[in-house]
Parts: sequence; structure tokens; C-alpha cells
Amino acid sequence: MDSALSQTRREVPTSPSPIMIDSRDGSLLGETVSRVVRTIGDLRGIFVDEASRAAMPQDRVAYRVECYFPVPEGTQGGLFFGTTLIEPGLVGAEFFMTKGHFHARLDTAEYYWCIRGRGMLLLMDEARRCRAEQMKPGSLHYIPGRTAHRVANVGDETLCFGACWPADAGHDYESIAARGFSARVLRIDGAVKMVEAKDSGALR
Ligand code: M6P
Ligand code: ZN
Repeated sequence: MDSALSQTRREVPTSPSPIMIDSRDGSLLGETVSRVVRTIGDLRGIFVDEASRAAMPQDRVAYRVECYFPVPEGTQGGLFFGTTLIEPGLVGAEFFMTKGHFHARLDTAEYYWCIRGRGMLLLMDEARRCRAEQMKPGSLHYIPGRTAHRVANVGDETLCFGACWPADAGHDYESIAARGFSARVLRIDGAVKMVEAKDSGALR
């Protein structure tokens, strides 16, 4: 017998993963998944055409977020994981999109990657300079620190993307609520256009 195998070794315990990712759309399965649903009613002040938003069914789902928080929020060195599923749709001429945020700890970064659908990732620095990256299945997006991020679904199916961010990053939605992003993603004559926007704080 092989002398290495004949040695007595203590068995190391194994366990199944607490979370599974559905490879079709990135949705998360497991008891510890946290779920948030954002309806049109929750997104007051986000879209430029507030009258159109207010006229829509307020319980219509715009997007869902499924998250795995393996450590308490604020844990230094920890990582969070999430999948966001944005429905196709328009508020006036503007594509359904996430609220968007800076990180409360401003210098923390994040990864997004596209699983399904077509999207536009809006990135805005502190000087309000905006750029955008096109999202398609397989695309990977590094969001540097000090950069606000928002995703619009510019396709005609559910847009699904994964995200991974530091557990101590936090969300700063207030800056976005106050001034919005400096660009908007609109459908104009059937095409996807990114256009400059005025401060949207005055809309509320
Ligand atoms: C990603 C991550 C989450 C975020 C979610 C929706 O999954 O960035 O932290 O909550 O997108 O974005 P928002 O919170 O801006 O609506
Ligand atoms: Zn983030």
C-alpha cells in the first residue's frame, strides 16, 4: 500500500455552497438571499418626465435586486454580491434604470458584469463628467471609486447583471436625489441616445 495513503488522516468537513447562481439569468437561490423590489412608485424624482412616471401603474416593477451579504454591512475587507434584473420599459422617452449611487465610502470601487440583455452603464465622476459603457452578455465593467453608477435597460428583454462591491462601501443616494446624473439615456426616433441633462433637483 502507498505509504502516504496508509497514514491516518482526519477527514476535513465539506458542505454545499449556501448560495447558487442561476446561470440563465444570474438570479440567486438560497435561504440567505436578500431581495429588494423597486416599483415605478418607488422611483419618484429619478426620471426626467415625472408626469409620465406619475401616470403609470405605481406597482409596476422596474427592477429587482437579489443580494448575498455574507458579513455584516460595514465589515472592512468583506465583499457583497448582487444580481440586478431590470425590466424593459420606458418612462416617457427614458429607459427603465436603477436609482444610481455614489458609494458612501467614496473611494471604494465595484465590478458589474452583464449576464443577459442589453444595457448602458452610466458613470459620473465628482466633477459631474459622464461617460457610458455598453453592456451585453459577458461584458465586464470596473467602476472606479469616486464614481456614481447607474444602469439603464436599453433592450427589449430583462437586463440581468451581477455586481460585487466592498461590504463597507455603503450607498449615497442623496447626492443623486439632489442633482441627478449629468446625462440621461433616452430612446429618440427608435435609437438609444445619451444626452446631457440639466440638474434634476428642481424636478421635485
Ligand atoms: C447593484 C449593486 C447594488 C445596487 C443595485 C441597484 O446590484 O450596485 O449595490 O443596490 O445594483 O442599484 P441602485 O441601488 O443604484 O438602485
Ligand atoms: Zn455601487
